[in-house]
Order: sequence, then structure tokens, then C-alpha cells
Amino acid sequence: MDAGHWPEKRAKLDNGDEGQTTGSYLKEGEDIAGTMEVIFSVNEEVGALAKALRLFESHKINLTHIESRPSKRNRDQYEFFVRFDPEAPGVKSALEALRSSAASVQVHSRDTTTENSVPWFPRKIADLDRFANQILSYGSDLDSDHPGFTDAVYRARRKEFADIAFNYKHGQPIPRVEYTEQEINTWRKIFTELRKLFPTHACREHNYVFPLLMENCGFREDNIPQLEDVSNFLKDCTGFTLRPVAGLLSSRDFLAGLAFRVFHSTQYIRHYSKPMYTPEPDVCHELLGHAPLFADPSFAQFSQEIGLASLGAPDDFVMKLATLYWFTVEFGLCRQDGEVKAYGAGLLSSFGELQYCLTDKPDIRPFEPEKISVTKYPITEYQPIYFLADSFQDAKEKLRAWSHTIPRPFSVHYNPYTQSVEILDNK
Ligand code: HBI
Ligand code: NLE
Ligand code: FE
Repeated sequence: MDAGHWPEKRAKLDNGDEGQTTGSYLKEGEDIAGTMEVIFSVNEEVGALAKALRLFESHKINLTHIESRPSKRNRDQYEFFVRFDPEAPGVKSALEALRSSAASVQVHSRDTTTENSVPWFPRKIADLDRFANQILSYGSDLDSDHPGFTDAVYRARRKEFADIAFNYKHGQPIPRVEYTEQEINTWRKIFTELRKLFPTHACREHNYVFPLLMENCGFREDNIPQLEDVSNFLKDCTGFTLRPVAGLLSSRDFLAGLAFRVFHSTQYIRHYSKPMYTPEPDVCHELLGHAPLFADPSFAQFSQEIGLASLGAPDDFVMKLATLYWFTVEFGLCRQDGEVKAYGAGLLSSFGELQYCLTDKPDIRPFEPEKISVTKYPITEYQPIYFLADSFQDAKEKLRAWSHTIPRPFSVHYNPYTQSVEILDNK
């Protein structure tokens, strides 16, 4: 079994141009792998900021961003937030000097191997623009059985979608796409097959929302709905929004979106030759699988909590959260009125796996986050194991309890008015 995760290796660009590198989707100077942020506090006195700034200046560090505010923890202190390029030679000694003079120092680094640092994370919703184009290369797992990778027309089309996502910035409407006849036929097949299964196989929340999507968002067998319309609908229901993405994000980046109730969504459709199952997310998966559940308040909150738990968490815990995400949001089963139903989007978008998951073939286990978090899974075939939740409420409470075991020097609080994350020191 090719157990594991999406490949965590970053591709500069996989734009479908075979055998040639046409460059990076990252503009010069925009590679946020080159981002370091420092939050430090100093005792309030005249010239405190000037003194700290001189420290950066004397180490020849070019600050690209600075914010200040009175400390929430200590009334006699001021807090500063600065961003700079971590490659500058003076960084190490500047941080040492800062650590010995400031009242507290917290380093947030995109490079998770940086000593004494917390992994970087977005603090406001517009920060999602900072990693949107850091797409992972498809692993050999995906390459090997991807029917579209030998189809030049399909690859060119994928490039068009990648470009939309690449140019997207937070707050913009998601560009509308005119889908081709062939694409609509693929959608029609999947839509028709799934609709036959939903009444008996999908959870009640999914069945409740689906007709609303048909009324409000153009869910029809002869129409592929527009991400923009679905995003606006979800915003009205739970505050979730969609944002177009060019391909797979790292688990850390993908989960960080959920903390802001943002779901990174693909816009392309799977290859017409394999409608029944695809390992990659595509527009059918996002819209038929995920969208209905993100319209449910309880499920939306569950998803956001996974996201919030991931912010600044160490790599091994992000991996565990990604696994929990996999066995719930993607492939979760739940008990409803004495029957087993599917709520995972990966099940609800595959008419092959949706049937299979409710047969006696797979191994169905009770919902225990600690065990789920270390379970291996294949990404290119039907799941051999599913976990069965008693309810979203129960899953949420168990997940919340488990999340408290994540070691972090701070806790996070989401402020929905400002759509930003407030960091509260644990100490
Ligand atoms: N990236 N664009 C995108 N879509 C996903 O569904 C996705 C991802 N990256 C990782 C991922 N899903 C999950 O499997 C977990 O690793 C979070
Ligand atoms: N296997 C799903 C489908 O065919 O729709 C997609 C899963 C994406 C993680
Ligand atoms: Fe998904």
C-alpha cells in the first residue's frame, strides 16, 4: 500500500509544460520561504522603539514591515512586530542581541528548521495571499496513474486554471470560467450518479444543503457551478469562503486557510476518462463533496478548529492534524438514526468510493483522535480504513480535547470582526 501523505516537497511550478521549466509562480522577492517575523516587547520608555530599530540597522537588516501596539499582557510594555529577510547575514547576531535586551522575543519562521522559532503562520486573512502560489509537485503516486498527464489538451487547460489561481488576491471575486462541452459531460456523469446515491449514502446535513445549492448556485446536471457563486452562498451560511488554488498546498498552508474559514478550492475538472474516482481534488470534489458541508454551522466550526490548531504547531503535529483532517473532512463516516452515512468530501464526490465505503469491505473503527492521528492511509485508491463518528458534536469535542496536547508557546483566538488571529501568550 502506498501509505502516506500528499508529497510535502515544494515545486517551483508545475504548469503542465512537459519537460521544461518556465520559471516560478513566485515573483522575485516574494518567496515567503524567505520570510521571518519577530514579535518582541520592550518596557515602555522614551526611545524604546528607536533603540530596537537601531539594533536591526546596525546588523544591516532591512525591515519590510513593522507594527506596534501596547502589550495586552503587561501594561508597562510595548509590543513590536517586524518582518525581514532571514537570509541577511546579521540575522543570528541581531536576534541574540534582541533576546538579551527585549522583555520577550518570539521568532516566526517559514523555514521550520530555524532554531528557537515558531513555524510562520498567517495572522490575517489577506496573509493567505503570501503562500497561495507555493504549490507542491505531484508525487510519483499521482503522476503514475494520472490519465491527464499524457493528454496535451487537458494539460493546457490545467494551465489556464492555474493562471487564474496564480493571479488571485484576497477580496477579489473569483473569475468565472466557461467550461467546455467535454468538461460539462464529465460533470453530468458524476452529478447524475452521485444524486442517485446521496439520499441513501450521504449524511443528513449534506442532503439538507444540496437542494439549496440547486436553487441558489446553479447546481444542475448541465452546469458546472461557478466558485464565486458557491463562495457567496457559503459566506451567507457560515462565513466560509472559497479561494481558487493552482494545485496542492502543503498541509500546513492548506490547514491554515481553514483557521480563517477559507477553503482553497480547485477549479479544473478531472480527466474525462475516469469520472468514478480521482486521487486529486477537482471542482466536482470541492463543490459536490465539500461545499454542502461547509454550509453547516457545526461542521464549519469543526473544520475551523482543525485549522486554528495547526497555526504555529510543530511539523509532526501538523502531520497528525492533516491525518485527522483526512479521516474526517475527507473520508469521515458518521452514525445517524442507527445507520452509517458518509460526510467526508472524498466519499461524497466519488460515486465509486461512496458505494464501496458502506459495504462490508472496509475496516470501520471508532472515532479516537489519538489513534486516527497516526493511522497511515493510501491517497490513490479507496480507503481500507474509515473512522465512525457518533456526531459532529462528539467529533468536535474529542478533537478539541486532543488538540490541547499540541505543544505551542501560545494559544490563538480568532477574531471574526477583523478576520484575524490574536496570539495569546501561555506564559
Ligand atoms: N491542497 N489544494 C489543496 N487541496 C486539498 O484538498 C489539500 C491540499 N493540501 C493538503 C491536503 N489537502 C490534505 O490532504 C491535508 O494534508 C491537509
Ligand atoms: N477521490 C475523490 C473523487 O474522486 O472525487 C477525490 C479525493 C480528493 C482528496
Ligand atoms: Fe478535499
